[in-house]
Amino acid sequence: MKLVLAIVQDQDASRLSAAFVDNNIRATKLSSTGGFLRAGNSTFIVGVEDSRVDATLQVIKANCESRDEYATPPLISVDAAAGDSAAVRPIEVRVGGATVFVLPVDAFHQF
Ligand code: 2BA
Repeated sequence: MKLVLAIVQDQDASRLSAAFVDNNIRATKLSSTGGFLRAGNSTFIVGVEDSRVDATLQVIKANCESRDEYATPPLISVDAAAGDSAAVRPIEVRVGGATVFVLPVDAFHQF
């Protein structure tokens, strides 16, 4: 068994939840916050048999889009007080579609 952790943008979370249900993939959604943009995102915890990992990744890939977002000071760590002119300019970052970790599971219990 594997644990799939998928961090996705909030805009994709409802569609991905529905796709998990349609594909009989059991998942838990957590509200999370990106460390860089400090904007809300969603983290899905999915426990799946090894044989279904690829199918799960395909469902995630098919339902999560990449988007351009902007990070504006003071969210980026630039010292505006030092007079750095870059400090006042928003920077564009490409977010997603999904950041996914696949972890081994030692044991799985439901009591
Ligand atoms: P955030 O940390 O808010 O990052 C949003 C986007 O900002 C990232 O998109 C990336 O394009 C950019 N970014 C992040 N850190 C950066 C930095 N130090 N310098 C320049 N640009 C930076 P994604 O890579 O698609 O990540 C989307 C979200 O996935 C992240 O939101 C974070 O919540 C999570 N994530 C990404 N990589 C991770 C990792 N290695 N471990 C844990 N969470 C991760």
